[in-house]
Amino acid sequence: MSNVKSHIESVKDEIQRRDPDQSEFQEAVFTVLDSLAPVLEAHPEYIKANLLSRLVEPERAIQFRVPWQDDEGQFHVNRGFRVQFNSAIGPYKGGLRLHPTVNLSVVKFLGFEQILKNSLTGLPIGGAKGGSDFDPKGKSDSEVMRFCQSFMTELQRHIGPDLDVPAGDIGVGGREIGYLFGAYKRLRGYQNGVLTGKGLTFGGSLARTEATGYGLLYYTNALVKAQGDTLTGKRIKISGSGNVATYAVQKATELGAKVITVSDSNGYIYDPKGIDYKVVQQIKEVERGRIKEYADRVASAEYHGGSVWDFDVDYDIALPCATQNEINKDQAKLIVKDGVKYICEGANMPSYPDAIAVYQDSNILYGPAKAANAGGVAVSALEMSQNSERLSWSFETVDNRLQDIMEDIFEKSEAADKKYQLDKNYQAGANIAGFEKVATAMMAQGLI
Ligand code: NDP
Ligand code: 2IT
Repeated sequence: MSNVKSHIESVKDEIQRRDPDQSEFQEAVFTVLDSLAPVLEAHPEYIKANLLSRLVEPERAIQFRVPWQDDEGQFHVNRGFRVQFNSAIGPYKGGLRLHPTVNLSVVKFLGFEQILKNSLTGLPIGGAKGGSDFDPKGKSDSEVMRFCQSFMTELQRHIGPDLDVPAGDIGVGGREIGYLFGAYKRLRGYQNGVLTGKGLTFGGSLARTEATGYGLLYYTNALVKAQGDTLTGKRIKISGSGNVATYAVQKATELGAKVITVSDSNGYIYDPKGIDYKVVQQIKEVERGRIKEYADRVASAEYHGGSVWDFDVDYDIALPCATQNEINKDQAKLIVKDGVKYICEGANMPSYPDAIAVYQDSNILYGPAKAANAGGVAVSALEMSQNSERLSWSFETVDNRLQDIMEDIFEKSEAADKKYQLDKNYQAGANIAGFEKVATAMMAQGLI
């Protein structure tokens, strides 16, 4: 085995030894480490400085108790997390997730991905993630508010506008950010830049709500265009029906494609005439209902139980926008069989490694999450800029900057792919381009 390969294996062994149960974290890190081999060949000083071992260890991982009371007066305890992974290029930045599956492994995988994603945006933000195993489904507004207040009672001592700036993720949208912001303000005073994804009446940025979904389509468009192809007339399968999926449907439709599915954890909608994002928005964002209801409102739509990735239909582009590990190897084989040419990830780590191997063995071009879904955090960073200068930019200004950032991310990934002769491996290209900036910053700052 080469020196580089054995070094990478030793870093993996150490993670395996220290955190044998953190399967999601291992999955995210091992995929990145494997693609960094050519960079280490070119930079032996990174091996000497043991840079990878430092990169995979969070600067700080905080776990705390979140006690709260439901509307019937019952007492509950959830577990809260904030993993401040890497501050080499800026303050910690990344979302908060509220979902029963949240644990330290999940928060660490998301925090690790966030380091390289935030680097790719070109903006000065480090990587972090947090959340809780609290399940907001079926809870009243008052219960969600009390949970958020309790969560912030602890989190407030660890965050700040120049220190660590949380935002939304699964289960955390405008309502939750509002409650979290109100709770922070009562404890620490008004500090506009402590959270992003805020409401437009108290320092939020126009286009933050739409940013991840729009950004996914701007990235996909750049990838498709680079092959001399176009989005016009393409049939797209989207999974999920939350924040990312909804605005991905809107932008895909605007760009001339037809989205034929959306889904949730129970089932999926198939509408051969094209999904109407306004109906999804009304059901999910306004009424907080289930996607099944779409079929009651739109005559051309059908609802089916099960995973949208088991649904066999011909289409051109897959955009997973629900959650991690939603596509396994067999489902990836179906994606290939159904004639898909491009897959770009709106969700974080939606494809298992052996599913990615299936894409790479086929002719599918693959845009990985940390590149394709960076639009949300990019606009979060633009919200921080607006808060610092106490101004609000127009929707058009933010949207134009988002488009430039997503095109730049594709170009950076493509340039790294070409530099290391990876043959259109945009996954490795994104990992390398994201890593190079963080590595340069870490080396320059001494032993951190
Ligand atoms: P939302 O909470 O708004 O929506 C989540 C969607 O995914 C829902 O449709 C939900 O269905 C579905 N989902 C969640 N868990 C599962 C599961 N275990 N199995 C099947 N479906 C599931 O979250 P977002 O849209 O914000 O996030 C979606 C993905 O995008 C996540 O991976 C997130 O990390 C990523 N992301 C989000 C960003 C943002 O700005 N919000 C930025 C970058 C990435 P159900 O209601 O049934 O649970
Ligand atoms: O995964 C992600 O990039 C997000 N959930 C957005 C994080 C942010 O700080 O806006």
